[in-house]
Amino acid sequence: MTHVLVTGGAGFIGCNFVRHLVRETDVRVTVLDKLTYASSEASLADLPADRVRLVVGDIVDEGLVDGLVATADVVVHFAAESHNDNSLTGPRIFVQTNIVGTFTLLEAVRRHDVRFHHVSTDEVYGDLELDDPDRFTEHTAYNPSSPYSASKAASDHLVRAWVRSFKVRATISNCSNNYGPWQHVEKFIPRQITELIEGRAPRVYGAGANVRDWIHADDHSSAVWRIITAGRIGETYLIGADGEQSNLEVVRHLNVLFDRDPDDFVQVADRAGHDLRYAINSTRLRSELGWRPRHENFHDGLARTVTWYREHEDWWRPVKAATEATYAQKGH
Ligand code: NAD
Ligand code: TDX
Repeated sequence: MTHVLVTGGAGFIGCNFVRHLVRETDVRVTVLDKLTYASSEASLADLPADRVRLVVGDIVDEGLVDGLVATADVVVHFAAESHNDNSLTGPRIFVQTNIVGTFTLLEAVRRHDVRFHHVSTDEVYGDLELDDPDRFTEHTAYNPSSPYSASKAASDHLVRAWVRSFKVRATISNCSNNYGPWQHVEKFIPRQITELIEGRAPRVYGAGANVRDWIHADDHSSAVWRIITAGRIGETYLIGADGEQSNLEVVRHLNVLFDRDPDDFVQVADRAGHDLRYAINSTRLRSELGWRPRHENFHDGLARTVTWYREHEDWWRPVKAATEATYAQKGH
């Protein structure tokens, strides 16, 4: 049985990926996770102990990383500081985890000649105009806007350099905005859903015209596993499900799902440097590797996500008040 080391497996996308592996494959998984504020051990608690093991630790810890990588057949690297707003108030940890952490992993996979997959974001390409007919492709120039996206861009460049200079067996994926179960309530969709469950109006940054290209976390997981099993070493694959929606469209639809006036939302302070639009052209992944998303209808996926948050109040409620208190300090 293949042994997969998943960094950041106690976070949102990482835990959905681990669940995907348990469901769809017979691999054994070791999760390496620092258990930051963004993580939750509960996200993995119901998984079988003979398939999934959690090691609590930091990806910048060279000795720990070396020992774990030495026993793995493949490393799938999700661990990161992931929230743009936090990167504006405290960028240092983004440099440390996203850049130094990726460097530490790359050196370990180089030493032990272990296959590596790097999970990245479409934000490395900057943003698009609302009416730009072109979407991001694997050839789009890097142009990150925030400390978060700059740190992810830097980590992508390290991976590319380690492939070229040291022949590390790595692939990279850059995915669009994920939604689905187990996402921290600081992020846009779970924040609005949990505000609505608590009887408060959704909170939109600025005018709400910003567009994000939504993909269900399950589809991100299936794409990453397809790239690991069938992708070409050294290649980058963009992952997206043609899910472009403005923030206003999302908020209006959520209001409808809660039987409210679609236009009953609060406009709050905008994000500094707020990217206007992301949009992914995933032709390479679809034509070369035959991947297709399963959750093609965003509104259906959103409705299922609302149901999930209604049914998992015990999971998100302990961190909700503190998250809102932090937002209040920032005027969001
Ligand atoms: P998340 O914040 O929910 O989870 C990140 C996980 O990494 C947490 O469990 C955290 O404890 C862990 N972690 C953080 N620092 C660590 C460290 N130093 N050592 C070990 N573990 C550490 O993030 P997410 O939304 O699940 O994103 C996962 C990955 O996917 C990230 O690399 C992110 O850049 C990328 N990505 C996210 C999205 C999105 O929409 N959320 C889209 C594209 C790409
Ligand atoms: O309360 C809110 N109101 C609001 O209008 C919040 C929290 C966000 N927003 C807006 C900002 C963005 O335009 O919603 C959009 C989405 O915001 P986030 O959930 O913070 O995501 P984003 O900044 O787009 O980044 C996400 O997708 C790419 C992830 O957090 C990144 O990790 C990933 O790389």
